[in-house]
Amino acid sequence: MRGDPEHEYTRGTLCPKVNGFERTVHAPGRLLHPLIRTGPKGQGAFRRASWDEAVALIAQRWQALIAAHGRECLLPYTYAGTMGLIQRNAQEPLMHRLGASLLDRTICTSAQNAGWEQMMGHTPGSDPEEAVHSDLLFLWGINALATNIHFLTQVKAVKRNGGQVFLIDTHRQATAAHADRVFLVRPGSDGALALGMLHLLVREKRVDRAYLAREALGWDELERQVLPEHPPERTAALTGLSVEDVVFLARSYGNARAPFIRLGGAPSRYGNGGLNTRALICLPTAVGAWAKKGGGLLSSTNTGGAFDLRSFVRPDLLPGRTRTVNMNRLGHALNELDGPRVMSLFVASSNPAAVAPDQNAVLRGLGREDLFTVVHERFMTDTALYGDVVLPAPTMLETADLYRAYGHFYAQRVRPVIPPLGESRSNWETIQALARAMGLTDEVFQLSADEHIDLMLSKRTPWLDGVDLDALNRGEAVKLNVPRGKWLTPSGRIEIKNERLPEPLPRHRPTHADQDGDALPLRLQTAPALYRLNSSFTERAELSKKLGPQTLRLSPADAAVRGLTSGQRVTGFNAQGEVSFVLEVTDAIPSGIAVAEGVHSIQQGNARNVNGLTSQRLADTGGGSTFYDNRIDVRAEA
Ligand SMILES: Nc1nc2c(c(=O)[nH]1)N[C@H]1C(S)=C(S)[C@@H](COP(=O)(O)OP(=O)(O)OC[C@H]3O[C@@H](n4cnc5c(=O)[nH]c(N)nc54)[C@H](O)[C@@H]3O)O[C@H]1N2
Ligand SMILES: Nc1nc2c(c(=O)[nH]1)N[C@H]1C(S)=C(S)[C@@H](COP(=O)(O)OP(=O)(O)OC[C@H]3O[C@@H](n4cnc5c(=O)[nH]c(N)nc54)[C@H](O)[C@@H]3O)O[C@H]1N2
Ligand SMILES: [Mo]
Repeated sequence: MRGDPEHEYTRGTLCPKVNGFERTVHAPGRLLHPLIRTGPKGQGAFRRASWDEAVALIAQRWQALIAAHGRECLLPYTYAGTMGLIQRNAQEPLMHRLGASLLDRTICTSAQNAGWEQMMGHTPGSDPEEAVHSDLLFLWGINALATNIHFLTQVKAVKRNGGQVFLIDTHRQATAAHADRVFLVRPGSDGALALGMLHLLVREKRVDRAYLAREALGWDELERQVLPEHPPERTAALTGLSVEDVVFLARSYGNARAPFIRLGGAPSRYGNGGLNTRALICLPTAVGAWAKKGGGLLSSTNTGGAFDLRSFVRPDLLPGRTRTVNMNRLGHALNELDGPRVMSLFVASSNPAAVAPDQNAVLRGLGREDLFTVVHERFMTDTALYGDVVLPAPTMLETADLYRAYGHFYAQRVRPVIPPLGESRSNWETIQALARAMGLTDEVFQLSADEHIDLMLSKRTPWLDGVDLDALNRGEAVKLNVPRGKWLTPSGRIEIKNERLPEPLPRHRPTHADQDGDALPLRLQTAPALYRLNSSFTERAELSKKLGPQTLRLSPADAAVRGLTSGQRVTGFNAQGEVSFVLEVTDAIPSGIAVAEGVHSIQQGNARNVNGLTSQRLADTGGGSTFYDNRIDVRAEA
């Protein structure tokens, strides 16, 4: 497996995980045939079964459970294992047809997406390819070296062109080495920093009033009602930066010709995540950076409008009003939700036992003897261990799909490179088999993945105007026609003020950890690791070795007051639970913060991973997760 040097954006670079992906495809642990549980849940005792037997068992159990408890007792749980439009959404038509509970897929950057949409509507973010023309690039809450490796090319180009790169994070992470300046803020205080910078931009007459009058709604109210509360002294107090740094950041931003902000998901993974996002979007708006070559802001490349999925996901098949379950609250859904109780869980492309917050609650729920759990997986994950039936899934090289990209605006259609290994079946073929076994004959279940892709591509959207569909169909990466030039909001302007919201203006609000008080003194950060993709890639021993053991990093001061030293085992604890780590003491971490990178497996020597310490509380909007907004304390292990 190697990168495609012809790809306009990625230029042949692969991340360390996808490099050597053939070792994932052929990993010794690949699941190659269906399994049926023979021992207690979570213990991994299974017997081999045929697809016919497994599918018949699932259909029979679902029919019986639905008859006894009602259709909503069935809950799908799916997320990012595959990001292809077909395989990622494969369960949708079946679950809609059965009237199962709906899953709100909120675990990633929902609060950020909602915050964006509240101001920007369906307007796409700035093009990452344009960032090279910026003279001041902000890496804001993003560890690009680990999670966005292709954007580092832009970072390097900006520096080569004489521009500057600033990093804003809570601690010195790996990408800091690529930045000219690093600014460390208190967790979840990014919105306060943005408002403080806006206060200074006003004071120093750096605001583009003509642009704001023409392009935005509500600037005057923000300026009068909110910004006076954010002078540099208060900004310094809220963010932990010095007054000089706040002033320096605002001046640098205001003086830049075309500042570009590459915004990571981090500032949105807090109780105030949506508001943080909206405050940040005010920065390029206030100086008119959107209109400048190389200026703007990119959080996610929201290409949702590019392909019309309705003929595939079929929301019209829903039999009527159906409840929605927020995936961040799986622990609650499995243990407490009633009317009806969740009696069957269908997991595909996700590993909730490891990645969902409040791991103790999730594992307790998965352990319920009366819960019938089906897991469709490539490997025996922490979740698959709890399956009553485990079905084998292929890797991305073994399936047909249509991909939008995560960090740029190219799309690509792929056909299988090799046939599925063993008896593994793609998500879509699995759903087709289940639909057949349930006696469903709707046409949507008869079409192949490729036929559905053809159907999708026959529905013209503005994003496909002028796009070379033949090249797309040949498998080339083609750039989508990104709608530019107007704001795709209800008012046609950037809605700094949005009266449809409980908080019409972006404001500073405290995080959950702020509100919790400081009985537990450390704020826990649980960011992605370079050698994992969420919980994926545990099958690659060479990557697990580089990742090392489950580690908690503390500042020298926080270690010293607890009498702790590097290398010893410690327990992090809070109301959610207790998790064991190897301690690393480093001055990369400011005091008051504890950092654990990577979602480890409970099968690799950890009773619990970092999600034993995260909570099911939601962000202020979008039902978003709050993975970084938790307090803990740490003690030595005996
Ligand atoms: N190698 C690797 N790559 C990945 C992933 C992975 O697990 N591993 N996961 C993928 C997925 S699903 C996603 S969503 C993306 C996420 O990718 P990113 O958006 O880069 O990651 P974040 O989770 O947002 O965290 C990035 C940084 O923000 C910092 N941070 C935490 N809190 C704050 C804060 O309050 N303010 C500021 N300014 N910084 C803060 C963290 O310390 C961390 O260094 O990455 C994707 N890529
Ligand atoms: N503490 C903490 N927790 C986090 C995060 C964090 O930063 N900190 N990040 C959160 C974020 S941003 C996200 S997006 C979530 C992601 O959470 P998940 O979506 O659960 O992602 P993964 O852990 O990669 O698990 C995906 C699973 O899908 C399987 N898979 C891959 N391809 C296929 C396929 O074609 N079919 C099937 N059936 N299975 C397949 C893989 O083997 C893998 O086990 O995790 C969240 N959890
Ligand atoms: Mo994510």
